[in-house]
Amino acid sequence: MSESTDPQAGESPPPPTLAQLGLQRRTVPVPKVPNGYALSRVAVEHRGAYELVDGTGEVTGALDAAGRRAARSPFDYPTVGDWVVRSTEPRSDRRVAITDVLDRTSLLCRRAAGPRTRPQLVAANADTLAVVTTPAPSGSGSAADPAASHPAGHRIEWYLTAAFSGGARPVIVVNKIDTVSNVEYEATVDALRRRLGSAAAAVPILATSALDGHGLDSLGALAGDGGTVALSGPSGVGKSSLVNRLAGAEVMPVAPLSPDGRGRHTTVRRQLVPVGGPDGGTFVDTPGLQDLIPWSGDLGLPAGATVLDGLAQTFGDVTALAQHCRFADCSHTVEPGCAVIAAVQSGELAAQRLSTYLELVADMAGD
Ligand SMILES: Nc1nc2c(ncn2[C@@H]2O[C@H](COP(=O)(O)OP(=O)(O)OP(=O)(O)O)[C@@H](O)[C@H]2O)c(=O)[nH]1
Ligand SMILES: [Mg+2]
Ligand SMILES: [Zn+2]
Repeated sequence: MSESTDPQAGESPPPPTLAQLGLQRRTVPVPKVPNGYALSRVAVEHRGAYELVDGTGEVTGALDAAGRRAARSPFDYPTVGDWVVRSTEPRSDRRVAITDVLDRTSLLCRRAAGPRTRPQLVAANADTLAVVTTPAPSGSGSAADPAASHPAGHRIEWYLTAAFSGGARPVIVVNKIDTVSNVEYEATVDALRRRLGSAAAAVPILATSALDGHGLDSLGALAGDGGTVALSGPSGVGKSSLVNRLAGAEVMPVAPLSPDGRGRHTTVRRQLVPVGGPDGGTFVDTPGLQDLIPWSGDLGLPAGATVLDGLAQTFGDVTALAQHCRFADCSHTVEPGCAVIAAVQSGELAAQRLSTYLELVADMAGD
């Protein structure tokens, strides 16, 4: 549309409605909000303050004194993607007061980096976790398993387990498909499917290009009808580029890879980005992570998904075999009568599935 016929030209788009932000999708009850208060969604988390979005625009909020006193663990504080109740009028510090965090329908949570075992909440209320990766560039990896030696290929099970454990549906997004031939793309997908074993059937794989727009409709459709899609994956795979394309604006900074082909950790904070449009929907962009070690403690979700459910979904082949081990607490490493080791020896289970499983379990235990 030309500028002369578009009265909106040059103006920023209207703020998203609560429906576009996904309120009507909530599967847990929304409390009645008293006069003087409103529902908002957390877009960005700062130390002690939160950028909130709702039908009126953006405001900065802080958890009120009662909420701070009652908070017992990191799970009691708002995080990106949360729905909160907040005062409509600012308080003395010019921030609105957040008085309640609504029950979460899902939670992506990882073991924070560092020596202390503590959770880091990545995104709340995401329906889908898009695990973004890139195809193995020609000449890298082995022909038998291009994903194995690919920087983004080797920790996908960690992300899948975090998604399943936290009640989000994982999808794998192979971005930058403009950089490879069809044959190379198919080889990447084949390798991923082989690698994922029994989980492959439950995890859709999408091909995208933030450069030429390929596959963006399919990715956008995941956030249709007010859905929330969190993007995670290593630095440089194009998460922010995808979000910008979907939002139709340069919301997130993007930077070229370093000369050795690694990402530059351009995104430094998590951010909820509404995409507008009739269906609404939101994406959560996150800083690049080499892996996302699922948090193995209680996530406090009403639906009660646990990390054991997550492991069983990512490694259904391994956990089904484990039922037949002689010892109920078999570690599948040295025990006699281990049905998992027997299945590897007979060729029924790929050795790589068991080694990946054991590596993930050790990571979650902090070994
Ligand atoms: N050829 C091609 N390049 C892309 C594509 N998507 C992103 N890029 C480029 O890849 C580089 C990294 O993109 P970003 O969007 O910053 O990657 P990111 O995953 O957000 O990285 P972090 O924020 O560091 O985690 C930039 O130079 C982008 O232009 C794509 O689909 N095709
Ligand atoms: Mg980024
Ligand atoms: Zn065993």
